[in-house]
Amino acid sequence: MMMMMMLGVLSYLCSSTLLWVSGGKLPEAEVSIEVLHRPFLCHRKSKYGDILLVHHEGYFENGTMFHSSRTHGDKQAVWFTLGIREVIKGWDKGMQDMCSGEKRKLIIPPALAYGSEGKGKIPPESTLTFIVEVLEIRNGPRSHESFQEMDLNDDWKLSRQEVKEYLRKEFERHGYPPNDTLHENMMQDIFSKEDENKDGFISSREFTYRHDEL
Ligand SMILES: *[C@@H]1O[C@H](CO)[C@@H](O)[C@H](O)[C@H]1NC(C)=O
Ligand SMILES: *[C@@H]1O[C@H](CO)[C@@H](O)[C@H](O)[C@H]1NC(C)=O
Ligand SMILES: [Ca+2]
Ligand SMILES: [Ca+2]
Repeated sequence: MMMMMMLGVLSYLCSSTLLWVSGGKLPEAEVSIEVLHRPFLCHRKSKYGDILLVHHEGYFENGTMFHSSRTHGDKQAVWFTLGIREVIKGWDKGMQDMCSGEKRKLIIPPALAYGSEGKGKIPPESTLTFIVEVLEIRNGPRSHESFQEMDLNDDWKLSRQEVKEYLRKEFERHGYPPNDTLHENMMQDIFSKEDENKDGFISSREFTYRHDEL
C-alpha cells in the first residue's frame, strides 16, 4: 500500500517536472474560444443534443483559408447536432452555450480536430482556426423539449394520434402539403421501431434512449 502511494507520488513528480521542462504544455487539449459577437437578445443557449445551423470559415495556422461555407460548395450554412461527434471534437466543445446570432473564433488543437492523420487538404498535426456563426438553434430530434412538444396531453407518452399530428406540423413547417396516407405509414413505421414494449405508446424513456441512432 505504502509502496504504491510512493510510486504514485514519484511518477506524479516526474511527469510534472517533465511538463515544466518541456514548456508547461497543457495535459489535455482545449479549445480556445473567443467571442467575437454576442447578440443583445439571447432566448436560449446551445446545449448537447441541439441542432445548430452554422456558417463557418476554417484557417490553417499560416492564415490560409481552407474552407468557407459562404463561398465554397453550395454556399449554404450547415446543420449539425451538437455533442454527438457528428463534427470534429473541437466544434462539440467550442460551440456550447452559444446564442443564435453569436460569432466565435475557435482555435482547435490537432487532438480535437483531424489529429496525426489529417484529412484531405488538412495536413497531419494541424491546429485549425474556425470563425463560426450560429444562425439558428433547434431542439434535437431526441431532446426533452421535442418530446414535450409532441406530447399534447402531457401524459408522458406519445399516442399514435400525437405522432401523426407532429408529422403533419413538421410537414407544414417545411412547406410540404399534408398527406394523411404518408403520415399514417410513417407513424406505423415509427411505432414498429420505437414502441419497444408494444403497448401502443412511445414512452419518454422509449423516446430518449435509442440503440441504433444517436
Ligand atoms: C499554409 O498551410 C497549408 C497547410 O499546411 C499549406 O497547404 C499552404 O500552402 C500554406 N500557405 C502558405 C501561403 O504558406
Ligand atoms: C401521399 O403519399 C402516398 C404514400 O407515400 C403517395 O403514394 C401519394 O402519391 C401521396 N399523395 C399526394 C397527393 O402527394
Ligand atoms: Ca401523450
Ligand atoms: Ca411503449
